[in-house]
Amino acid sequence: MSLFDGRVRKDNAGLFTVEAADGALLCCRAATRLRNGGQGVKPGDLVRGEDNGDGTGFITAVLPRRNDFIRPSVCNIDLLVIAVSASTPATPLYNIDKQTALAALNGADCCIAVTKHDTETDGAQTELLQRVYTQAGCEVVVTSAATGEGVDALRRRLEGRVSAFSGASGVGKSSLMNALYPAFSAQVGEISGRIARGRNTTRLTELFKAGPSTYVADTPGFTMLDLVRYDIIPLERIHDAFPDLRPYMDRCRYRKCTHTGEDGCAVAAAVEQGLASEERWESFCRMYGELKAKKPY
Ligand SMILES: Nc1nc2c(ncn2[C@@H]2O[C@H](COP(=O)(O)OP(=O)(O)OP(=O)(O)O)[C@@H](O)[C@H]2O)c(=O)[nH]1
Ligand SMILES: [Zn+2]
Repeated sequence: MSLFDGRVRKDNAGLFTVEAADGALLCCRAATRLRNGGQGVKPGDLVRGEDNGDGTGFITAVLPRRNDFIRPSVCNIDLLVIAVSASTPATPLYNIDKQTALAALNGADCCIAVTKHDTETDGAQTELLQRVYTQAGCEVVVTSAATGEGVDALRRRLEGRVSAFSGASGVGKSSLMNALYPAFSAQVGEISGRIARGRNTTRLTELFKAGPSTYVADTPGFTMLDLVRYDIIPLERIHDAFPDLRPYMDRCRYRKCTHTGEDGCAVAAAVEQGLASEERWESFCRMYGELKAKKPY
């Protein structure tokens, strides 16, 4: 028996597929104390354990997580790719900003993947998204799964990172994933087959391996709605949810400025001067209002 360090690729009802540092896939159970007393084990986790030498192993430790998404159950995400259609269905900027907020609070970078560029007639939506989100510090890549535009550029952005995709239903996430990684569906099936026990046919979150250190979380159901519903932003942390506006918030005239329209607000001044975008500030104000109105549990 030897020891291994690895990354959890999939959780199939307590039977984990772990990619060991040498690239081998191990089918592992986890120590009961990790599952019950601890934080659990989930896709994205970096773990240590014992390799039984027969393709199976036993997870004995979970390394601290840099972030942890509740639903889908995935952690240690470097990059959240937010898919937004250039045409239909239209995504309100506020919905995008809820997602960038969650990424920021989780210490993950954000990339706006504009989808279906081939169907856009006037270019206005793409221009808006590029302007607002480049200024907000996000990466923006304009793509079309139909023509292949931007697919190589996006693939390069994903290289060497662990990414998850989100976006409203129908914006083209699956089409984009397939354009990025044609081997995607095949590999998902391969891992599932290895540990399938014939009982549960539901597709579960798993990390697709797209390169030596490139992973993409295949997260059925990782839609915008899930992000918004399951990960709750506390009002005290809203400032950190808008990293582009954050630097101005310490420069307001009043220390208790909420940055939602008071006199002497440095955020308002930054927007006025074109240093920050009005759209992002509007989202901040709206989110502030909604969180403030929320009843404590
Ligand atoms: N013209 C065009 N159509 C696209 C493109 N990408 C996706 N579509 C179409 O848009 C529809 C939705 O695409 P999907 O890839 O299934 O979208 P999705 O975001 O995965 O949707 P859910 O599975 O519901 O979350 C399909 O009819 C696709 O054919 C594109 O780049 N150009
Ligand atoms: Zn202010």
